[in-house]
Amino acid sequence: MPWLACFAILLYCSTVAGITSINSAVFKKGIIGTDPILTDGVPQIVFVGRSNVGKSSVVNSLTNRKDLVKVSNKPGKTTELNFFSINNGKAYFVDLPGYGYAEASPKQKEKLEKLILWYLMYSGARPRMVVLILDMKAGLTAFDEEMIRVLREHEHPYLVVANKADKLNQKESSAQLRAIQAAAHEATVATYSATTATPKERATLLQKILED
Ligand SMILES: Nc1nc2c(ncn2[C@@H]2O[C@H](COP(=O)(O)OP(=O)(O)OP(=O)(O)O)[C@@H](O)[C@H]2O)c(=O)[nH]1
Ligand SMILES: [Mg+2]
Repeated sequence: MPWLACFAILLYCSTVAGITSINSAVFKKGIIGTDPILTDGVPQIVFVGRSNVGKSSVVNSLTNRKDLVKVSNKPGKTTELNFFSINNGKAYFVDLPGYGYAEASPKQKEKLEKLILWYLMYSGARPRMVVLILDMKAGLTAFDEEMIRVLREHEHPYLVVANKADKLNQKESSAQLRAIQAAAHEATVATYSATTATPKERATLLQKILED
């Protein structure tokens, strides 16, 4: 068998549901509590992180869609667990609300944080990968460290994506990457910019996220 075919088969078998690229992404549903979608057997790739770090923007970028998910420079845009069907139901991307938005009302803050923790701890969902997104400039905050603790405790596989890399120069970027890696335990840390990612950078991140 030609080596290229072998490589293609290997890649297919080593990714979540054999996904090597995204051909379609469709909004399926937004939930705020228990729902059959949580345990329907379709692998879930989940995007979590502090409010405004760019979770929804990363989902748009990876699916190569400008407006699949609504983004806003006003924190607190996403308020539900939003499920997107990838490649006709082969997987879900799940865009979560953000935690740690200081200016939200205490009630709203508590509501969103409870929803995120409920999903990760008690909903019955077993995500195939949790993508913890940070603002690269801000680095890993106490909220993120708490999130990592929850992910480790519940044995959810996770990787860290330092987003908004376009806001840093080369020197700042290397220093921040070292600091984030040191604080992120054994997790893979990838840098990214949802704003400026090239198709190649998009494909590289996608491969990391979908590695099985
Ligand atoms: N410069 C830059 N801005 C970005 C990047 N990614 C997202 N943004 C901007 O950051 C803001 C927040 O983006 P969202 O994708 O809505 O962030 P979110 O994490 O989903 O926010 P919540 O749903 O409120 O938790 C928007 O103004 C985006 O345009 C990036 O890589 N670089
Ligand atoms: Mg969002």
